Amino acid sequence: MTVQVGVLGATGAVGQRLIQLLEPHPDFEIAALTASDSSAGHAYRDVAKWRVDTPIPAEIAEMTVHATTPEAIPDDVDLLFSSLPSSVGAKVEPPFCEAGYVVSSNSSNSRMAEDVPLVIPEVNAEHLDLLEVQRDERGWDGALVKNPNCSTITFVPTLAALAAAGFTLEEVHVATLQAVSGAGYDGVSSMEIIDNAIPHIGSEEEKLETESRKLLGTFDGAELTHDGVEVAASCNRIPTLDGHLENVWVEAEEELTPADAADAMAEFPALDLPSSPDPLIHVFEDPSRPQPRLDRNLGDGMAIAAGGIRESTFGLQYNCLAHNTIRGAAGASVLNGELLLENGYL
Ligand code: 11C
Repeated sequence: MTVQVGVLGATGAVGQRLIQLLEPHPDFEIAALTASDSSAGHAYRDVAKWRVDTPIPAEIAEMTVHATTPEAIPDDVDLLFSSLPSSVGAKVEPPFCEAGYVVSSNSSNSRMAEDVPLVIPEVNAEHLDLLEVQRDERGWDGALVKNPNCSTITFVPTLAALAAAGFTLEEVHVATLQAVSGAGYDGVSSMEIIDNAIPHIGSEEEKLETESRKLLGTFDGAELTHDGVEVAASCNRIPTLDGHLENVWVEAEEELTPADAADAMAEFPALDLPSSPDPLIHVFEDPSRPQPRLDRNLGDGMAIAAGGIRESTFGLQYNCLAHNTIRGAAGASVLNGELLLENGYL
Protein backbone atom coordinates (compact mmCIF):
# COMPACT_ATOMS: atom_id res chain seq x y z
CA MET A 1 0.00 0.00 0.00
CA THR A 2 1.38 3.43 -0.90
CA VAL A 3 0.42 6.23 1.48
CA GLN A 4 -0.16 9.70 0.03
CA VAL A 5 1.79 12.22 2.09
CA GLY A 6 2.23 15.96 2.32
CA VAL A 7 5.11 18.14 3.47
CA LEU A 8 4.24 21.20 5.59
CA GLY A 9 7.00 23.79 5.33
CA ALA A 10 8.35 22.28 2.12
CA THR A 11 10.66 25.12 1.12
CA GLY A 12 12.78 25.21 4.31
CA ALA A 13 16.07 23.38 4.88
CA VAL A 14 14.39 20.37 6.58
CA GLY A 15 11.43 20.48 4.15
CA GLN A 16 13.88 20.05 1.27
CA ARG A 17 15.56 17.11 3.02
CA LEU A 18 12.09 15.59 3.53
CA ILE A 19 11.44 15.78 -0.20
CA GLN A 20 14.86 14.27 -0.93
CA LEU A 21 14.09 11.30 1.37
CA LEU A 22 10.41 10.85 0.48
CA GLU A 23 10.63 11.07 -3.30
CA PRO A 24 12.23 7.59 -3.64
CA HIS A 25 10.47 6.12 -0.56
CA PRO A 26 8.94 2.60 -0.98
CA ASP A 27 5.76 3.35 1.07
CA PHE A 28 5.16 7.09 0.74
CA GLU A 29 4.24 9.23 -2.25
CA ILE A 30 4.38 13.04 -2.09
CA ALA A 31 0.96 14.44 -3.02
CA ALA A 32 1.00 17.90 -1.40
CA LEU A 33 3.48 20.61 -0.50
CA THR A 34 2.75 23.64 1.65
CA ALA A 35 4.70 26.77 2.53
CA SER A 36 4.06 30.35 3.57
CA ASP A 37 1.15 32.32 2.04
CA SER A 38 3.61 34.21 -0.19
CA SER A 39 4.72 30.91 -1.83
CA ALA A 40 1.21 29.45 -2.20
CA GLY A 41 -0.02 29.17 -5.78
CA HIS A 42 3.49 29.07 -7.24
CA ALA A 43 5.37 26.11 -8.76
CA TYR A 44 7.69 24.57 -6.16
CA ARG A 45 10.78 25.16 -8.33
CA ASP A 46 10.09 28.90 -8.35
CA VAL A 47 9.93 29.29 -4.57
CA ALA A 48 12.09 26.49 -3.17
CA LYS A 49 15.64 27.93 -3.46
CA TRP A 50 16.69 24.26 -3.59
CA ARG A 51 19.97 23.66 -1.70
CA VAL A 52 20.26 19.96 -0.82
CA ASP A 53 22.95 17.85 -2.44
CA THR A 54 20.84 15.99 -5.07
CA PRO A 55 18.85 17.63 -7.90
CA ILE A 56 15.27 18.70 -7.26
CA PRO A 57 13.05 15.78 -8.42
CA ALA A 58 11.41 16.74 -11.74
CA GLU A 59 7.81 15.96 -10.68
CA ILE A 60 8.20 17.83 -7.42
CA ALA A 61 9.61 20.88 -9.19
CA GLU A 62 6.35 21.28 -11.12
CA MET A 63 3.98 20.81 -8.14
CA THR A 64 1.94 23.80 -7.01
CA VAL A 65 2.62 24.86 -3.45
CA HIS A 66 -0.44 25.20 -1.17
CA ALA A 67 -1.09 27.41 1.83
CA THR A 68 -0.57 25.60 5.15
CA THR A 69 -4.24 24.96 5.99
CA PRO A 70 -6.23 21.70 6.15
CA GLU A 71 -8.62 22.95 3.42
CA ALA A 72 -5.73 23.19 0.94
CA ILE A 73 -4.67 19.53 1.29
CA PRO A 74 -6.08 16.98 -1.23
CA ASP A 75 -8.51 14.47 0.37
CA ASP A 76 -6.42 11.39 -0.42
CA VAL A 77 -3.48 12.58 1.72
CA ASP A 78 -3.27 10.64 5.03
CA LEU A 79 0.08 11.60 6.53
CA LEU A 80 1.72 15.01 6.86
CA PHE A 81 5.37 15.64 7.62
CA SER A 82 5.83 18.97 9.37
CA SER A 83 9.04 20.99 9.44
CA LEU A 84 7.47 24.34 10.22
CA PRO A 85 9.04 27.01 12.42
CA SER A 86 7.85 26.15 15.94
CA SER A 87 5.72 29.30 16.29
CA VAL A 88 3.85 28.34 13.10
CA GLY A 89 3.68 24.63 14.02
CA ALA A 90 2.07 25.50 17.36
CA LYS A 91 -0.74 27.31 15.54
CA VAL A 92 -1.37 25.07 12.55
CA GLU A 93 -0.59 21.49 13.61
CA PRO A 94 -3.62 21.10 15.97
CA PRO A 95 -6.16 22.08 13.26
CA PHE A 96 -4.63 19.48 10.91
CA CYS A 97 -4.98 16.81 13.63
CA GLU A 98 -8.55 17.92 14.32
CA ALA A 99 -9.26 17.60 10.60
CA GLY A 100 -8.16 13.95 10.76
CA TYR A 101 -4.58 14.11 9.55
CA VAL A 102 -1.77 12.15 11.17
CA VAL A 103 1.17 14.54 11.57
CA SER A 104 4.78 13.42 12.00
CA SER A 105 6.50 16.60 13.09
CA ASN A 106 10.06 17.79 13.47
CA SER A 107 8.95 21.18 14.81
CA SER A 108 9.89 21.81 18.44
CA ASN A 109 6.44 22.99 19.64
CA SER A 110 4.55 20.48 21.86
CA ARG A 111 7.50 18.08 22.12
CA MET A 112 7.19 18.06 25.90
CA ALA A 113 3.36 17.90 26.05
CA GLU A 114 2.44 14.89 28.17
CA ASP A 115 0.03 13.44 25.60
CA VAL A 116 2.34 13.91 22.60
CA PRO A 117 4.65 10.97 21.88
CA LEU A 118 8.26 12.06 21.39
CA VAL A 119 9.76 9.13 19.54
CA ILE A 120 13.01 7.71 18.19
CA PRO A 121 11.68 4.34 16.96
CA GLU A 122 14.77 2.31 17.89
CA VAL A 123 14.70 3.82 21.40
CA ASN A 124 11.06 4.11 22.52
CA ALA A 125 8.68 2.85 19.82
CA GLU A 126 6.23 1.82 22.57
CA HIS A 127 5.62 5.51 23.42
CA LEU A 128 3.63 5.74 20.17
CA ASP A 129 0.68 4.20 22.04
CA LEU A 130 0.41 7.50 23.91
CA LEU A 131 -1.61 8.47 20.82
CA GLU A 132 -4.58 6.60 22.31
CA VAL A 133 -4.43 8.93 25.34
CA GLN A 134 -4.00 11.92 23.02
CA ARG A 135 -7.07 10.98 20.98
CA ASP A 136 -9.16 10.46 24.13
CA GLU A 137 -8.09 13.78 25.63
CA ARG A 138 -8.18 15.95 22.53
CA GLY A 139 -10.97 14.25 20.60
CA TRP A 140 -8.83 14.22 17.45
CA ASP A 141 -9.42 11.80 14.56
CA GLY A 142 -5.86 12.58 13.52
CA ALA A 143 -2.73 12.38 15.64
CA LEU A 144 0.47 14.26 16.42
CA VAL A 145 3.82 12.56 16.91
CA LYS A 146 7.12 14.40 17.35
CA ASN A 147 10.77 13.59 16.84
CA PRO A 148 13.29 15.26 19.12
CA ASN A 149 15.83 17.96 18.42
CA CYS A 150 18.81 16.87 16.27
CA SER A 151 21.36 17.13 19.07
CA THR A 152 19.11 15.06 21.36
CA ILE A 153 18.84 12.36 18.66
CA THR A 154 22.63 12.21 18.42
CA PHE A 155 23.35 11.06 21.98
CA VAL A 156 20.13 9.47 23.28
CA PRO A 157 20.50 6.22 21.24
CA THR A 158 23.91 5.68 22.85
CA LEU A 159 22.36 6.11 26.32
CA ALA A 160 19.49 3.79 25.36
CA ALA A 161 22.06 1.18 24.30
CA LEU A 162 23.70 1.34 27.74
CA ALA A 163 20.31 1.12 29.47
CA ALA A 164 19.27 -1.82 27.27
CA ALA A 165 22.47 -3.63 28.32
CA GLY A 166 21.35 -3.34 31.96
CA PHE A 167 23.19 -0.22 33.16
CA THR A 168 21.29 2.24 35.36
CA LEU A 169 22.30 5.73 34.25
CA GLU A 170 22.60 8.27 37.06
CA GLU A 171 24.23 11.34 35.56
CA VAL A 172 25.09 12.45 32.04
CA HIS A 173 27.05 15.48 30.86
CA VAL A 174 27.05 16.32 27.17
CA ALA A 175 28.87 19.04 25.24
CA THR A 176 27.82 19.60 21.63
CA LEU A 177 29.72 20.88 18.58
CA GLN A 178 26.86 21.66 16.21
CA ALA A 179 26.93 22.21 12.46
CA VAL A 180 25.61 25.44 10.97
CA SER A 181 22.88 23.67 8.96
CA GLY A 182 21.07 23.18 12.30
CA ALA A 183 20.20 26.87 12.08
CA GLY A 184 18.55 26.46 8.63
CA TYR A 185 19.36 28.70 5.68
CA ASP A 186 20.59 31.48 7.91
CA GLY A 187 23.02 29.07 9.50
CA VAL A 188 24.47 27.94 6.19
CA SER A 189 25.12 31.51 5.11
CA SER A 190 26.75 32.13 8.48
CA MET A 191 29.80 30.07 7.43
CA GLU A 192 31.44 33.44 8.02
CA ILE A 193 31.70 32.13 11.62
CA ILE A 194 34.82 30.30 10.34
CA ASP A 195 37.64 30.99 12.81
CA ASN A 196 35.05 31.17 15.54
CA ALA A 197 32.75 29.07 17.77
CA ILE A 198 29.60 30.28 19.50
CA PRO A 199 28.97 28.82 22.97
CA HIS A 200 25.21 29.42 22.93
CA ILE A 201 22.32 28.09 20.77
CA GLY A 202 18.89 29.38 21.84
CA SER A 203 17.11 26.96 24.18
CA GLU A 204 19.18 24.01 22.95
CA GLU A 205 20.62 23.00 26.33
CA GLU A 206 17.20 22.77 27.94
CA LYS A 207 15.97 20.66 24.99
CA LEU A 208 18.76 18.11 25.44
CA GLU A 209 18.14 17.93 29.18
CA THR A 210 14.35 17.52 29.05
CA GLU A 211 13.79 15.63 25.78
CA SER A 212 16.35 12.94 26.73
CA ARG A 213 14.51 12.15 29.98
CA LYS A 214 11.17 11.93 28.17
CA LEU A 215 12.61 9.62 25.50
CA LEU A 216 14.20 7.33 28.09
CA GLY A 217 11.04 7.30 30.22
CA THR A 218 8.51 4.49 30.55
CA PHE A 219 4.93 4.39 29.31
CA ASP A 220 2.60 2.04 31.23
CA GLY A 221 -0.28 2.25 28.77
CA ALA A 222 -1.85 5.24 30.52
CA GLU A 223 0.92 7.53 31.73
CA LEU A 224 4.45 8.42 30.76
CA THR A 225 7.07 8.66 33.51
CA HIS A 226 10.22 10.56 32.56
CA ASP A 227 13.52 8.85 33.36
CA GLY A 228 15.31 9.99 36.51
CA VAL A 229 18.75 10.40 34.93
CA GLU A 230 20.29 13.84 35.52
CA VAL A 231 21.42 15.43 32.24
CA ALA A 232 23.55 18.58 31.93
CA ALA A 233 24.26 19.98 28.47
CA SER A 234 26.55 22.62 27.00
CA CYS A 235 25.89 23.56 23.36
CA ASN A 236 28.30 25.15 20.88
CA ARG A 237 27.98 26.14 17.21
CA ILE A 238 31.09 25.38 15.15
CA PRO A 239 31.83 25.98 11.44
CA THR A 240 30.99 22.54 10.02
CA LEU A 241 28.23 22.22 7.41
CA ASP A 242 26.41 19.06 8.52
CA GLY A 243 26.83 16.59 11.39
CA HIS A 244 26.58 17.31 15.11
CA LEU A 245 29.52 15.93 17.15
CA GLU A 246 29.02 15.48 20.91
CA ASN A 247 31.28 14.68 23.89
CA VAL A 248 29.47 12.61 26.51
CA TRP A 249 30.31 11.68 30.12
CA VAL A 250 28.15 9.03 31.80
CA GLU A 251 28.01 7.88 35.40
CA ALA A 252 26.16 4.59 35.98
CA GLU A 253 25.13 2.87 39.19
CA GLU A 254 27.03 -0.26 38.15
CA GLU A 255 30.66 -0.49 37.05
CA LEU A 256 30.66 0.46 33.33
CA THR A 257 33.86 -0.27 31.42
CA PRO A 258 34.72 1.03 27.91
CA ALA A 259 34.50 -2.56 26.60
CA ASP A 260 30.99 -2.96 28.10
CA ALA A 261 29.91 0.30 26.51
CA ALA A 262 31.38 -0.52 23.10
CA ASP A 263 29.62 -3.90 23.08
CA ALA A 264 26.32 -2.39 24.20
CA MET A 265 26.40 0.25 21.46
CA ALA A 266 27.54 -2.09 18.68
CA GLU A 267 24.83 -4.61 19.60
CA PHE A 268 21.95 -2.14 20.04
CA PRO A 269 19.45 -3.31 17.42
CA ALA A 270 18.10 -1.49 14.39
CA LEU A 271 14.41 -1.97 13.49
CA ASP A 272 12.87 -3.61 10.45
CA LEU A 273 11.74 -0.26 9.01
CA PRO A 274 12.93 1.10 5.63
CA SER A 275 14.88 4.00 7.16
CA SER A 276 16.36 2.25 10.22
CA PRO A 277 20.03 1.53 9.41
CA ASP A 278 21.79 -1.68 10.39
CA PRO A 279 24.01 -1.28 12.32
CA LEU A 280 22.33 1.59 14.09
CA ILE A 281 25.46 2.60 16.02
CA HIS A 282 28.91 2.32 14.39
CA VAL A 283 31.61 2.04 17.03
CA PHE A 284 35.11 3.26 16.12
CA GLU A 285 38.27 2.17 17.91
CA ASP A 286 40.27 5.03 16.34
CA PRO A 287 40.02 7.78 19.00
CA SER A 288 39.98 10.50 16.31
CA ARG A 289 36.64 9.22 14.93
CA PRO A 290 33.81 9.93 14.44
CA GLN A 291 34.32 13.18 12.54
CA PRO A 292 31.50 15.14 10.82
CA ARG A 293 32.97 15.20 7.31
CA LEU A 294 34.03 11.54 7.33
CA ASP A 295 31.17 9.89 9.21
CA ARG A 296 27.93 11.88 8.89
CA ASN A 297 26.71 9.84 5.90
CA LEU A 298 27.02 6.40 7.52
CA GLY A 299 23.81 4.41 6.94
CA ASP A 300 22.68 7.00 4.35
CA GLY A 301 22.87 9.64 7.07
CA MET A 302 20.63 7.65 9.45
CA ALA A 303 23.30 5.92 11.57
CA ILE A 304 24.85 7.14 14.82
CA ALA A 305 28.66 6.95 15.15
CA ALA A 306 30.49 6.60 18.47
CA GLY A 307 34.16 6.46 19.38
CA GLY A 308 36.85 7.53 21.83
CA ILE A 309 35.18 5.35 24.47
CA ARG A 310 37.35 5.60 27.59
CA GLU A 311 37.41 5.85 31.35
CA SER A 312 37.46 9.32 32.85
CA THR A 313 37.61 10.69 36.38
CA PHE A 314 33.86 11.31 36.10
CA GLY A 315 32.84 7.93 34.71
CA LEU A 316 32.66 6.71 31.13
CA GLN A 317 33.53 9.19 28.38
CA TYR A 318 32.95 8.98 24.61
CA ASN A 319 32.13 10.99 21.50
CA CYS A 320 29.14 10.52 19.19
CA LEU A 321 27.92 11.96 15.91
CA ALA A 322 24.82 12.05 13.71
CA HIS A 323 23.80 13.83 10.52
CA ASN A 324 21.69 16.63 11.97
CA THR A 325 19.33 17.30 9.04
CA ILE A 326 18.88 13.61 8.09
CA ARG A 327 18.93 11.40 11.24
CA GLY A 328 18.37 14.48 13.39
CA ALA A 329 15.42 16.00 11.52
CA ALA A 330 13.92 14.93 8.16
CA GLY A 331 14.97 11.27 8.42
CA ALA A 332 13.72 11.17 12.01
CA SER A 333 10.24 12.32 10.90
CA VAL A 334 10.20 9.83 8.02
CA LEU A 335 11.16 7.01 10.39
CA ASN A 336 8.30 8.01 12.71
CA GLY A 337 6.00 7.94 9.65
CA GLU A 338 7.15 4.39 8.97
CA LEU A 339 6.44 3.44 12.59
CA LEU A 340 2.96 4.99 12.35
CA LEU A 341 2.29 2.92 9.23
CA GLU A 342 3.58 -0.29 10.83
CA ASN A 343 1.38 0.31 13.89
CA GLY A 344 -1.82 0.83 11.93
CA TYR A 345 -2.22 4.58 12.43
CA LEU A 346 -2.47 5.14 8.65
C1 11C B 1 20.44 23.56 15.90
N1 11C B 1 19.40 21.66 16.98
O1 11C B 1 21.39 22.84 15.56
C2 11C B 1 19.16 22.94 16.40
C3 11C B 1 18.16 22.91 15.26
O2 11C B 1 14.56 21.91 18.18
O3 11C B 1 14.44 21.04 16.23
C4 11C B 1 16.89 22.13 15.55
C5 11C B 1 15.98 22.80 16.56
C6 11C B 1 14.92 21.86 17.01
O4 11C B 1 20.47 24.79 15.85
